[in-house]
Amino acid sequence: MTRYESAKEIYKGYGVDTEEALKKLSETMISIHCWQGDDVVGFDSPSALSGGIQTTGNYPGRATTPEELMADIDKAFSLIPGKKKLNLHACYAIFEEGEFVDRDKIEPKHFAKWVEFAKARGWALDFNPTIFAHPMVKNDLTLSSPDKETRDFWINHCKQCIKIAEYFADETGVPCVMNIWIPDGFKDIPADRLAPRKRFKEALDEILSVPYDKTKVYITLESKVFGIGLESYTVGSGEFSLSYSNYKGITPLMDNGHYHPTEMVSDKISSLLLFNEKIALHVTRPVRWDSDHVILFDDETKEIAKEIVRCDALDRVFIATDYFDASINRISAWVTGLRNMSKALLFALLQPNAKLQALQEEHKITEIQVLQEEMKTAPFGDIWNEYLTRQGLSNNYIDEVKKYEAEVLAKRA
Ligand code: RNT
Ligand code: ZN
Repeated sequence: MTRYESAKEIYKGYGVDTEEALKKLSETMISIHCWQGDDVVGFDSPSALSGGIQTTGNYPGRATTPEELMADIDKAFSLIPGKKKLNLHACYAIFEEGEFVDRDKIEPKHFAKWVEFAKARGWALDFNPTIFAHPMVKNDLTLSSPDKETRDFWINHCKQCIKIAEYFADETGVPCVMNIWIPDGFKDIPADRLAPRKRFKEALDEILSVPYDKTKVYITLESKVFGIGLESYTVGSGEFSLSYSNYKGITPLMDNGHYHPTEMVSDKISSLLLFNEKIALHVTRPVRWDSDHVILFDDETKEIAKEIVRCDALDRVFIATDYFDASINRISAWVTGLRNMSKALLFALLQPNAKLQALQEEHKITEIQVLQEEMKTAPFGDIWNEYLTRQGLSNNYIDEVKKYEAEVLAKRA
């Protein structure tokens, strides 16, 4: 009997079908952020990263060209199991030699190379307007700026992005999630909290007045609690974003780095699922702030995964990753975080969920605690290893990563 066969029997004893779990996991698509490879810099603007987000660390080997980023994505994705979507930001537009097109005028053709790249690998694409790290961010404001020219620039940017998202959906045959996040806020106590939010609302209304195919493009709106240097006021707060999403019937996006430290996204998923056909997540790991550390196989990641599975919502939650660590090998950061997301989903799929839910209905809370603790030492690792084997992978990826580092990353200027 192999380790998998023996683990399968143990899980069967708990009423859990490991084959079913492995099948569901292999069918679950995760949207992988491209920006781990180059510290959220992109190719279109000389501006340093801004908007209250920060990549810290200077591990050598950052990708600085489309070719390098694509090569790194290939390496990282080859070590990541499961169904993949590639998540791009507008700042990754690829221009012809000598060409420059500003963000308010970018077009689908500037992403043709990405479409070709993704299609050749059988991956779908997601998209994001890049509303930060650009000279048109005025006094830390974009879509909520009192300056009409500034607002219009970003409104036009978002309108162009909808066209690009539709192009991605048409080309790949898979709906494209287009996420809007703005950094707008104040470092210190504002005198007027309403006016910027009103302008943001009106700007979003204008962006969404563009007709688009709602079966192809899912527009999501991401909230935030605060950004670095913008601690006192955030225009796109939790209440704003959730209310706006419901008002316009777009999809709310929760990033688990965007809440107060004891506020858990895992607890919010069920509420949002009751009132939204789809919801979207940015999975990350905040350490004391929205630090965007690599996702670990930790309690909150598991709890988020458990909620998705227990709510039977694997097809209703757009799962995307969003973190950026420049202090370690970036390929490893990608692979570790993405594997941990999959691990958390597998762990969730391997819980005796129906039994636990039944126990709760009978208020057998002692039994729930005992069983939940017992499941932590069930032979999860053997099922995970089986998943990797079936995906043509193994637990060892550090050797591949180090080889690529020596052969490719270390040679970059
Ligand atoms: C920032 C948001 C946003 C970005 C990416 C790059 O706090 O989380 O999603 O991280 O779009
Ligand atoms: Zn995010």
